[in-house]
Amino acid sequence: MDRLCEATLDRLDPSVERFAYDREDIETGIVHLGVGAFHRGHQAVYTDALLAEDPNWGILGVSLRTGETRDALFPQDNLYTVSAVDGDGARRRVIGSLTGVMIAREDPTGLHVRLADPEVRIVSTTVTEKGYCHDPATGTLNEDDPEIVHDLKHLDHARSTIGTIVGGLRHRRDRGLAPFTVLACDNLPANGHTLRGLVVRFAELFDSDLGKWVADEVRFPSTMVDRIVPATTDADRASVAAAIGLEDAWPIVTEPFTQWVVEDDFPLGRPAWERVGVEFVSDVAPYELMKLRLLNGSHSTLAYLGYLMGHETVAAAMGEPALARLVADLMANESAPTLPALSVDLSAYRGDLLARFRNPALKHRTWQIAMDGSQKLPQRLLGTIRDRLTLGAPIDRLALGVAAWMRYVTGIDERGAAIDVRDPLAARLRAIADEAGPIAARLAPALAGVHEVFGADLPADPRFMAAVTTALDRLYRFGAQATVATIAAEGSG
Ligand code: CS2
Repeated sequence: MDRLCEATLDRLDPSVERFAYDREDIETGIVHLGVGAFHRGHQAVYTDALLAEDPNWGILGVSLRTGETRDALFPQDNLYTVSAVDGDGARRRVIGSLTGVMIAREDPTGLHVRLADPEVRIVSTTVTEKGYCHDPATGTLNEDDPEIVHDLKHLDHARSTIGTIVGGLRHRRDRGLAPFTVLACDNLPANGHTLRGLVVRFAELFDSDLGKWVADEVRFPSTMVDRIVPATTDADRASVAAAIGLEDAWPIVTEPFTQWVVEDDFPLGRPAWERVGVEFVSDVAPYELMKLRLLNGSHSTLAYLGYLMGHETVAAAMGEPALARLVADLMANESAPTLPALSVDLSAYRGDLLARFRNPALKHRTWQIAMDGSQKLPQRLLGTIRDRLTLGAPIDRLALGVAAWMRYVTGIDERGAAIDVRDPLAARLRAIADEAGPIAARLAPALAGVHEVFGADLPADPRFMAAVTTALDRLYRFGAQATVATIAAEGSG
């Protein structure tokens, strides 16, 4: 079978949609850091839909670490398929908005040249939570992070996202150019504001004048991004090839739903994304909170409990009536009441989330979502817990989610088999668990003592500690299946 590329486009199966512009006319106006599946299934798709009317916003994708994406996409002229699937079938489109993919570590000088190109007006990021080198409990720069330490010494060979952005901004300032706008697209609360704090701090540590220039001149609009984009599997590659009639080394299989809410603060201009469904608002924070607490908080809870119950995918976990009920109650009774007023019908939003989690065509692994929990828990569950505690309200389901994470990071499942825990703190969490042993009254306080995750307040709050310890004790005594059944049956309290 031929490979997808410019030269084979006319052989695409007629059912497949494709861009309606000449890629030779496209200029690169955006440099995107972290060109993984999420970016290619979300921002790159919105931008692709606009390039026919405005060719100035092609995207140069940058991988900060590995070369896999570049190696897969280069032979196909950076074209790839996005397949949006659900129980009713699939809609496929070939996306042409990537003008190139480069690997920062291979060519740091080349990257700086691109970042200092006046045509580049936006630098966006999807580098996952851990890519921000911050303390997840406080959102401040982790100045001991080895990449940050390295980058402060060798800014022209930056390895971190923060160092790469500051290096690019420095080149622009030195050339007398206006700074690009920095557009954070990860699942962090007030992501633009958080990224601004990290970039400004790093720049100040590097050189106080640069720090001041960055603080005064650079804009960091916040965004809420939403689309469930599981990691691509070989089965996805095979099904996409069969459907489009060409081989595609790295297609994206995602859900039909997509949402992007953005603060409109782009001094050098931006694509007219509002024409393709992006919502521009003056303050993204309430949307972000809604999404993090309802979608991602439920996702992580489903991932840890679902994994412990032996479910490989989110859809399979949702097939357990007690777990589905528990997650519905978690959202309705514990998380939603903590959200600020918003002109969104929250009950419809919750219903849509449950339907999205049930999508039978998505094979979204619980193990994938379980990754990097130490970086995710603070904004997904712990902030909600703090708000509930302030109100004096119950936190049983939220605490069960936290306890399931604790049970998971011990690295041993309920049948005694190893769990492949992927987390920047995995080794430390495992050592804590090994030392405490499988005794909730020892393990819960030991893990809650990891201050980058829990802060100083939660481990000192007896209500939090009692709820988490009780839930963890139940998980050890009765297993996830029975614990979920009991807590789900305890009703909506
Ligand atoms: C998921 C998210 O992997 C995870 O942690 O919860 O990636 C989720 O699929 C997206 O935020 C949906 O927009």
